[in-house]
Amino acid sequence: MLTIYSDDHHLHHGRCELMDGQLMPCFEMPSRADHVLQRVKDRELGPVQAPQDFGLAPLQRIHSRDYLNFFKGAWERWTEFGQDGDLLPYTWPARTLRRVLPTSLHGQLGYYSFDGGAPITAGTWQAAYSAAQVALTAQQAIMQGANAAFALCRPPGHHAASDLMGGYCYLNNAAIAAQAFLDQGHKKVAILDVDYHHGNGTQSIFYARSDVLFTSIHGHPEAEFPFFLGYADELGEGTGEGFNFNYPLPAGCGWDRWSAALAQACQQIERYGADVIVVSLGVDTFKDDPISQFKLDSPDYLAMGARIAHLGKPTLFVMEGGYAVEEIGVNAVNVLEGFAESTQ
Ligand code: B3N
Ligand code: ZN
Repeated sequence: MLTIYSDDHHLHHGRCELMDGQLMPCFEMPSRADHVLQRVKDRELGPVQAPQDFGLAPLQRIHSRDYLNFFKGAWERWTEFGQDGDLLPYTWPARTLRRVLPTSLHGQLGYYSFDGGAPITAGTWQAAYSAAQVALTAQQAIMQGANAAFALCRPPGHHAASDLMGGYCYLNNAAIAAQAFLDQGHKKVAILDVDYHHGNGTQSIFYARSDVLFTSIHGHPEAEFPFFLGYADELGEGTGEGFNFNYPLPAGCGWDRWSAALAQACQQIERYGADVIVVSLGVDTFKDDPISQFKLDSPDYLAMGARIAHLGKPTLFVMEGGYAVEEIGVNAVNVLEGFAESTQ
């Protein structure tokens, strides 16, 4: 299987995140992608190629121009204040406040984010831009006939909405790739989000559309980030009604219960008749993940890949979360190997 990877992800390294009243080093760190790349090479999964540059146009199909302009220029504005620490928001337009766009940098940062988990550093724009190009290059490989491809994206993307960053995400790599499939002639794209966290950004982007089916298996938002989306009764709206399926699961969930939800999600994808599948591949469902509560073990990821292969459709894997840094490579590549072995 072809892997697309850019070293540019090293340009993004947030210093800290707020957790339990303390500032802690960011869980979302460069070594995550380094471990996955190393495992891809160790297992000889296939060629590793650098991304092509498709420019801003495919990003603008998903993200608003105002949001992209703000994100691209935010670091330079921050340095004009003489600052060189991470740029982080501290006020959001929550209930009782107006959703107006202020002129100040921090006001705008609150407007364009939903939490404090997406630090902007000197290289964040370039890293996120390159990650989107990684997804688009892997998507192009599938358009050109590959049965599967792996977009080793970092930073991840599935929490990013059309004009919101948050949850370590800035640009929605999976959504950008899904839209590219449609723009290049496909009629029905299914997204299967297997990350531990609900892909609120992806859901919101496609919620009122029937050309993208969104399915997600995740920690129940009653108890888990992102808390405010990801419930089972979110079924889509308008033309998109019946094209959104969430499978929230309780803490402690192991492979038996998780794989039953996967079977249900796969059933919806088969019923939909997707031309192509985009997998938001997070491996923070692992039993030793430091911020998650599921109990999947490394061999389970082989079975996950095999079940996805059983759908029999061209499949684009897009890297999302996973913070058990030593094992993230083994688990992510197990999904890809499980898939590849079942399609031979
Ligand atoms: O959920 C957390 C979190 C939970 C437990 C932690 N411990 C026990 C140290 C630390 C953090 N934080 C909220 C931000 C989570 C962002 C998740 C990004 C992701 O992987 N999305 O798929
Ligand atoms: Zn996650």
